Amino acid sequence: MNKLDSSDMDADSPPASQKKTMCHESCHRFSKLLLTSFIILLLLLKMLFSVSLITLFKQHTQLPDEKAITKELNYTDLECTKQHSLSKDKVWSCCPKHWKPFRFHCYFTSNDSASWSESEEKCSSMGAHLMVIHSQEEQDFITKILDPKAAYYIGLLDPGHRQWRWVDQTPYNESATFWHPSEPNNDKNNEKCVVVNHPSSSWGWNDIPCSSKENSVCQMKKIYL
Ligand code: MMA
Ligand code: CA
Repeated sequence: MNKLDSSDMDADSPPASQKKTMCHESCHRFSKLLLTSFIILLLLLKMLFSVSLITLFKQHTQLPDEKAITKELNYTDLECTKQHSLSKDKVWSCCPKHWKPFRFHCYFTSNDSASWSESEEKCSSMGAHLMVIHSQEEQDFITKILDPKAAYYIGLLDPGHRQWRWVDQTPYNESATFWHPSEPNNDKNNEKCVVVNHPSSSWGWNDIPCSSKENSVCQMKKIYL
């Protein structure tokens, strides 16, 4: 029997049809692997992008804090008093040296004459703003330590149409104002800034031209340690 059995003919190599199927399967597996790797790569890229975005955002949001710390460090000398039962961890309330404490704030009187905006600029460079007055107590506290021969800018301004605005954006309350009698008179239609002064018998507010060179009072929040 020389005749070879057809089934034995290509015993170790599979028939053509089976070969095709195998290649098809391995190719399919390969492309599946390729697709999976591509998706993983995309996910990794997306993660990397998100992380860098978050880092960038954090850096930006942390910036004001760091600036504030630098500002606080500018005050080398602080004068502090012990707090009574306000908070457990922060017991000292402080003002920079030469600033006067009153309630929750510190006040600094400047005897250099400057325009209103220059005065506000100087307060701002010290982390403060021109003084805001909302009560008889605050008016009395400050006038007791000022020189009656001088006039002092406060943080009150008319940006137009007799709309009085405080520099710290707190509302202007008509019932807590300390204008001299017949003030504000907007003399020559050119008086949009305010000083506290003592022209004859009492302390009070007067509107004056913003370019006028006057002393000023700065105000900042107390520092709690
Ligand atoms: C000055 C000036 C005004 C103020 C009057 C009060 C002459 O102008 O300070 O702002 O209203 O004095 O007499
Ligand atoms: Ca006036």
